Amino acid sequence: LVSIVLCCYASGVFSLLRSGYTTRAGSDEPIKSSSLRFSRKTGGTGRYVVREAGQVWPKPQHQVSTGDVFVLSRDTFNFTYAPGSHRCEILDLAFGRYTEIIFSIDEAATGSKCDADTTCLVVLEVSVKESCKGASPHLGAKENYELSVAREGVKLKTDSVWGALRGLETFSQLIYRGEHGLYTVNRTDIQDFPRFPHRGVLLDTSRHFVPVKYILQNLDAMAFNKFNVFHWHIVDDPSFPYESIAFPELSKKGAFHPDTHVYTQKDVRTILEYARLRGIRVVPEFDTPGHTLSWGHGQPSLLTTCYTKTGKQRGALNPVLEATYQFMGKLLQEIKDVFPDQLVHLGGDEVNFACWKNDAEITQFMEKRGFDYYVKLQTYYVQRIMKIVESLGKVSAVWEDVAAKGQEGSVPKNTVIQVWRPGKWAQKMAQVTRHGLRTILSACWYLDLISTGEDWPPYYRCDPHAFNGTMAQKDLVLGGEACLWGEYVDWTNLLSRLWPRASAIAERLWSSQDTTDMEDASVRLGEHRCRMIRRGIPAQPLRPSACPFVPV
Ligand code: CP6
Repeated sequence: LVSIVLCCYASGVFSLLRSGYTTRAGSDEPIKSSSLRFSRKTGGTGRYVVREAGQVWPKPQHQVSTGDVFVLSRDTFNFTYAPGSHRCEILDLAFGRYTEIIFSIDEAATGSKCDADTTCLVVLEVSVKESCKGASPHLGAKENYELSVAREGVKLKTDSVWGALRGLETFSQLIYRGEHGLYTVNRTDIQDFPRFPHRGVLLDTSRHFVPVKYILQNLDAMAFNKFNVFHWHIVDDPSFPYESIAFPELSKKGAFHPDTHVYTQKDVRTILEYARLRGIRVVPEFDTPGHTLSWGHGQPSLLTTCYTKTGKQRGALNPVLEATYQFMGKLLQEIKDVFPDQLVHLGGDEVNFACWKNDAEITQFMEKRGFDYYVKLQTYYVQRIMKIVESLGKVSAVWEDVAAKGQEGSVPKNTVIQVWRPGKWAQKMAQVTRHGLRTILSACWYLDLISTGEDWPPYYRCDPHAFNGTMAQKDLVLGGEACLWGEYVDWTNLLSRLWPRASAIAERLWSSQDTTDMEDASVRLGEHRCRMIRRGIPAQPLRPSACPFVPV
């Protein structure tokens, strides 16, 4: 056997329908992405830009594939557990999902063509070392796996259920339509693990309400890219869509609409469970003391007020009232009960001090405490909130503003600092880690911003370790997040704006640091984009191109 690193292009030739638009016969209903069906003619002489070759995105740490191919068919292929393996409901459900994903192409040969010439693979045997009873994904959860695709069958060996999920995703990506349209896979050995433990996507559901089904679909897309954190920037100035148990008036008065534009407790549970089953943590962000205008509709006494030339204005939460801390204590207690992840994001960014300056009581409070600047008052507020979070057994994440120069010592050592300001982010990462604080990067990954042309390469090149620091400092970098701020994004463009551009970030956060070949990445990303489309994600094009199938 001649082993070659990475899969060879053993794919068959597919024909491309170039007849312009394909519409649903006899119907002009709008096409819903979740119900998209694709034609897939095989054979023929189409001129392809995108070849489907079973390449894995993000690229595994170690992969060896050969030219030996095997075929699979829906009728004969099964997922099972190896003797002695733990069994998990999470995996039972994943077996069902991946059966659909792999064998969803409903056309052409799915034939039982196992004979002397073609070896059929009939089983994937997963072996999970650790129990997965009631497991929830968490920071540092093991995601490593070993996958072997060989004549004897497919073997997937992992420590945890989370590694098994990552391995199943990889396996599903290795399969392509080969000769005669058969589901084909090359002889392959993979050892894989993530470079960073925190690989997130931020969605903002305050600037625009995002219906639950689009959040779920995005969780699917995240799993296809091995992302493992959904940072839910759930509330902000424009609206408060979270339906609180303790303070229902917050969404009754602060949501865009109290019935249709809210996430009920049931919605939240749906999202949490959907994410858990895919090995994705949900980190909620309740951003204070700034970005809270919508809170004022339901809780007017929380906010400061000031009078400017243009009239009465609302400002940040009032940090000198005990009632503020009582309210936040009760809300955080609820957040602890509703969201199981250990991390809770407290925001703390872009606090506008205008209304604090205008308030006599605040001025008096600051004089009494000897606070000579407003940042000190902000630190005082955040410290008190973090104390509450600590007492609840949770860990705080905050935006970099909270770790301003000279204030780094004011936060508990286990705080996670999210670096967001474009520009000198490398210096900020160095500063924060020098003080022993953990950090995640998003400064170079604003996917809500658009430009003309192919704009994924800068996302791909941005490396969270690209700052001056010791090994110990680099170890404090947990990873990063692709941010999709919501000012100009809602359910109509969310998925296509994120994907496949966020995939570039997924590979930076998962694959080895030396995965930097842009040409190789470009080809593989094109294939991955078509794969996402096939799976129902309306991922936007990277360049003039064609996928080997069109909607019918
Ligand atoms: N909303 C909130 C935002 C931003 C932040 N917080 C933001 C602004 C500008 C850029 C990136 C992000 N839209 N609540 C800052 C973290 Cl460039």
